[in-house]
Amino acid sequence: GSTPTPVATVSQYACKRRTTTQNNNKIFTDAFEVLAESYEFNEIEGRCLAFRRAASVLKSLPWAVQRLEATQDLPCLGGHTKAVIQEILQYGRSFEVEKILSNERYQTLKLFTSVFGVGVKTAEKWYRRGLRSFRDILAEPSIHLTRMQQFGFLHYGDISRAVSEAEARALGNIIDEAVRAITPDAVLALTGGFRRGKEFGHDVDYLLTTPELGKEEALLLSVIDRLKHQSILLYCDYQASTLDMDQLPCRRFEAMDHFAKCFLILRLEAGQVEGDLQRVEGDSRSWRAVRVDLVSPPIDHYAFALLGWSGSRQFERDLRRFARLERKMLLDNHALYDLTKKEFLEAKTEKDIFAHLGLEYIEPWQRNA
Ligand code: TTP
Ligand code: MN
Ligand code: MN
Ligand code: MN
Repeated sequence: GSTPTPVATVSQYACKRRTTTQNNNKIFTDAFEVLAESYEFNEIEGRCLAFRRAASVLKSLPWAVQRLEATQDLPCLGGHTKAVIQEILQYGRSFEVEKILSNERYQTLKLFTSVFGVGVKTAEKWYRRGLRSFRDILAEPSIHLTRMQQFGFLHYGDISRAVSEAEARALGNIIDEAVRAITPDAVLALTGGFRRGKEFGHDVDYLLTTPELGKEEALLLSVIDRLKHQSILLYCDYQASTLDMDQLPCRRFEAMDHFAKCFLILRLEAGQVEGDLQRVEGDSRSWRAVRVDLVSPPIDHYAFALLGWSGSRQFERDLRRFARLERKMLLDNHALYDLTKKEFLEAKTEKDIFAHLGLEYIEPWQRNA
């Protein structure tokens, strides 16, 4: 028989669950993610989040859902999510999801938001003006593209293609070499999806800092300059630090943090990658463009920045929600603030932060919520 072994109660908080990259319920979570995205496109935030939470719960299960009854003790599953599960169990697919996938508005917003620099607001504006394809957008003289969007279109084929682990490693070597040449004792750490053990990503994320406080921003600028001189910098959106520690941690998750950072497009040569580049058939170029994020927190904010940039987004959202609701603490990418004691809690490592929150430590590869 394949009766699932009953697990100890599953927490409603992703930060109290261990979620590896092995998803035993992909058929359901893929469907939930389409529904969540469709609600996001229609700015129905509550339902969007409900489906994201439901997907995250199913991703954490060490077993596949085979009967609806198996989900009865799981948190975050409402009537709507259960109806979708039931539909998929019965017919192997969800008709509601199929209807969304064939919807012109959904398809168009999905296409437009796949461009680097295009968010839901912009995609929606273009849709309302009757634009339906990239050709429509590029042929419309009254549309002003930001520089980021211009480069998004220019490198669309490359940066919409997944980055492999081997490519991420090759980029790591290039950035590490640039960093070492400038500041031998600098700290460079892989974050984002690749730190969580994902095999593919949409970009590669790094934290970069210096042991000496206050030197990190200059280091980031020097690294960018060096990449430029090596002719591998295809695009750079640099954002200076706006860090002000008088401000309390932000309550809203999606708010950007205040560290110096840059969103880059780098040129990666095939010869630098073990194996080969991820490429479409028939593409014989010797290089591809890859999206890279470099973030430079001051060393005394390093642990918070590392935790915040390691993701997943759902894991981060629930860490903040748990801190606020269960501990009366505010957590963001910079700091942890105890509202009861009215003080900031220091941390040198991620483990310190979990300990302050009274949470068991969750390894990066268990944060794929
Ligand atoms: P992403 O690179 O967007 O996501 P990812 O690395 O988890 O997945 P992918 O393979 O698709 O790249 O973001 C990494 C983490 O950084 C994510 O948890 C959210 C966080 N983040 C911030 O904290 N602030 C920001 O401004 C951005 C862009 C991301
Ligand atoms: Mn990433
Ligand atoms: Mn990123
Ligand atoms: Mn802040």
